[in-house]
This record gives sequence, C-alpha cells and structure tokens, in this order.
Amino acid sequence: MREADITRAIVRAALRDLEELSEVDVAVVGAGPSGLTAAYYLAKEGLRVAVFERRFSFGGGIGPGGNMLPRIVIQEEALGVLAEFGVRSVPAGGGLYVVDPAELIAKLAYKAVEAGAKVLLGAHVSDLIYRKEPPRITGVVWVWSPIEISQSHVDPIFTESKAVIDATGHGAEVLSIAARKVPELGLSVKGERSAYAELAERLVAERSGRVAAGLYVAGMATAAYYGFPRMGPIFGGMLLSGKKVAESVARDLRATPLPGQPS
Ligand code: 48F
Repeated sequence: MREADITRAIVRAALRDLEELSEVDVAVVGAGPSGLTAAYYLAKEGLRVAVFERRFSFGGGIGPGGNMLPRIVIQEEALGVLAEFGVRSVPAGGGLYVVDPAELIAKLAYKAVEAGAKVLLGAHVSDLIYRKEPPRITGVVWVWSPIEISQSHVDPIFTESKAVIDATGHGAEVLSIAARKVPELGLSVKGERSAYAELAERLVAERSGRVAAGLYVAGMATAAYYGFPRMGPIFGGMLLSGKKVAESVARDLRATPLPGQPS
C-alpha cells in the first residue's frame, strides 16, 4: 500500500462527487430531523438531492435529547413517519412516545443516504444564487466549514438547483439571507416565539413548504420564518414537516420548470 494511492483515491472520488454537485434537483440545507426526512422522501421520488451540513455529523438538535437527557418524544400523529424509518418507540401516555435520539439520527441518515441523497458534511451554505424576472432562487453558494470558521476571505463555489430547502433550524439562516440579499422576493423572517408545544408542532407541520419561487422551508426554520412558538424536545413536527416539504417540492418540480432553471 502506498500513501500516494490513498491520496489519489480520495482526490479522484471527491472531485467526481463535487462535479456532480455543481447541479442537482434539490439542495437541502441542514442535516437535522427535518432536512434528513425531506432528503429521504425526495430521493425516494428519484430526484437528485444534495444535503449541505456545516457540521461533520448528522442529526442537528436530535443528539442532545431534552436538556441532554438521552431521550426525545414524538406524538402519535408522527408514528407513520417513524415507522417508515424503522425507528422504535415506547408509549409514554398522553399520546406521546419516547425515542432514543441515537437511533433516530442513525436511521434518518441511513435511509436518506440509502435512498440516494448525497450528504456533504462540513459544507456551510453562506449565500444563494438568484435570477430576476421572475425573481427566484436557483441554488446555493457554499464553502467548507473550516474556511467559514477561520473567517478567511475565500471565494465559495456554487450548486445550482431547482429547489432550495431551508432546514437550518432555529436560525432560519437561508431565509434570513434571502430576506436581506434578495429583496425582490419580499421575504421577512419574523423570529420564533416562546414555547407552546402543541400549537407549534401543528403549525410547523402545516406550513412547511414553498415561501418563494425555488425556495422552501422546513422544521424550526418554519417557526422562525412565520413567527410560530418553539416546542422543545418533541420531534414529530420535524418529521412531518420534512415529509410535507418533500411533497411540496416534488409536486412543484413535476410542473413545468421556470425559464433559465437547470433541466
Ligand atoms: O437544528 P436542526 O436539528 O433543525 P430542524 O430539522 O430540527 C429542530 C430540532 O432539532 C429542535 C427542535 C425540535 O423540537 O426544536 O431544535 O429544524 O438542524 C439544523 C441543521 O442545519 C445545520 C446545523 O448544523 C444543523 O445540523 N445548518 C445550520 N445552518 C447551516 C447549516 C448553514 N448555513 N449551512 C449548512 N448547514
């Protein structure tokens, strides 16, 4: 075994991957529960899906459980999605079911990758690509996270896509960028409100979907965007939201593509 061969194997395969990622059907930003769920359902539909995750790990807010106690809960309404991923749960009364966060992370990630979604770890989405007439989002601008953390000025690279999903969680980072830097879209991020778990779970699941041409929202970014309450360590709404946004993107992509968008 030669060191040069190790390097060659990595560089060749990585460059092939990156070339493929210059253009995809759907760019999902964030590999938390909503992003991974969306990626799974979209890849299952046969769409080319790339997930950009700035950490070198999966799962977003699932891992820390509730205040670092290693359990989360989901509600009855989300049992169907949980079953799709083969995740086990234990009834806890009041329509709640307890889930092991490590199992949820592992199975969401496994199914998304197995369905064909490409997950790029350590990739920080720092901006969007847009077009005018009609105003629309046509992809993401990204750099490797260590570059972002170092605050060095390094020009990023691009991934064009027919749809971008903001699944960045509480910060709604992608929509915040769009609100600030693409005023033609007329977006504003209202900011999440205080806790009201039942209402928040329902609203997030209901309203996840399209916010502008080419731009979609899922998970806690939906609460931040619309000014819904937060809900803490209950995750059924995140799974239902991921499924909902995937249905919305798939439906839109089945319709005629916008002019100037990649085919
Ligand atoms: O925060 P996160 O888990 O978002 P979510 O899918 O789920 C929220 C729950 O975890 C929890 C909750 C539920 O009751 O309140 O908080 O809405 O996952 C978001 C992922 O996006 C990544 C971040 O590292 C995390 O893994 N992320 C955030 N901003 C960027 C990003 C960015 N600019 N580029 C790439 N990844």
